[in-house]
Amino acid sequence: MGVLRIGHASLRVMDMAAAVKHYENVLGLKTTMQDKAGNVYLKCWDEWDKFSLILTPSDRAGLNHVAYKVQDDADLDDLQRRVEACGVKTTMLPEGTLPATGRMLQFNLPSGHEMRLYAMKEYVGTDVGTTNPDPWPDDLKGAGAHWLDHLLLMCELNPETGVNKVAENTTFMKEALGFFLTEQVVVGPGGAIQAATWMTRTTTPHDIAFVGGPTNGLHHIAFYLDSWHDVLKAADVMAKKKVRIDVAPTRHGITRGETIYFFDPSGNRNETFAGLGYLAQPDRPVTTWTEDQLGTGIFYHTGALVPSFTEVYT
Ligand code: M3P
Ligand code: FE
Repeated sequence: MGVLRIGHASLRVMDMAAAVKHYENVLGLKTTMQDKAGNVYLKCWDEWDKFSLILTPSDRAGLNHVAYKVQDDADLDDLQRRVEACGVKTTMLPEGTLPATGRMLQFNLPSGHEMRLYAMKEYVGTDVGTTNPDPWPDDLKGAGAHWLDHLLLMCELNPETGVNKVAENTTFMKEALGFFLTEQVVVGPGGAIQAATWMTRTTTPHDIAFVGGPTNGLHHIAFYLDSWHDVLKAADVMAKKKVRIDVAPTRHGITRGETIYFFDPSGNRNETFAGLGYLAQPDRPVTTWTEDQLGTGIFYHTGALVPSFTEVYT
């Protein structure tokens, strides 16, 4: 069966206490575990595995790795062969490398971002359980995010040298991991340069996205909310808690998502993302955004790009 969904992101933070407060009180995650090295593990109320976010103490912000969950342990051996057949070196990290997590297949995407695949993580259940569950739990905090939805990686793109890590990652994700393309941005003469892609393994418009830029990095991790009204309330929470908002509530043309972008105290960009957009199916025709409509694709209402949004990342 292969890759199921995004499993967790491991982020570097400079002030652990401030970061935990942010992810708990603004987004509504709960801390489920801490380890001796000072790493903190958190999950959203609607997730059933032990954690979807790892915060690691550091002197700079950014992404350590992103992990996707596969269905069966044997998928890891299968995918190891497929990843290596694409010319990418892998390491099988033994069970217990991360607490409460089985063995992990570790490799770098063509862009250099570290990715891991795992089949087992300790099951702890959602906050509403599985027997006659309420639609939401009583003790929601902040935005009350349901789950980690996707992340967006900035990938080196330089038309002068011909380096295009967006295109390389997109081919790799398709061939090695069986993701399919839902949307893309094409630029340059004749739209020959694939400058951004949105890809999925599930039925949502994206489980990962790649956008071209001068250097590799993390653009954002996104958490799922139910509705536009929840996006509005999330922005209210951010205003109350003096969170640095990058882009106030609006809609993406790409994915049709309803969104807010904001920063955690270390400067890692977060997104709260609502709306299923559309039912993503492998045979759905790929949506293409052209260079002249790029602003509309990203911010549908104004059609205007926000410099901080495209230029600042960790
Ligand atoms: C999203 C999304 C950029 C576009 C971002 C789009 C960084 O975050 O969830 O569809 O150009
Ligand atoms: Fe996003």
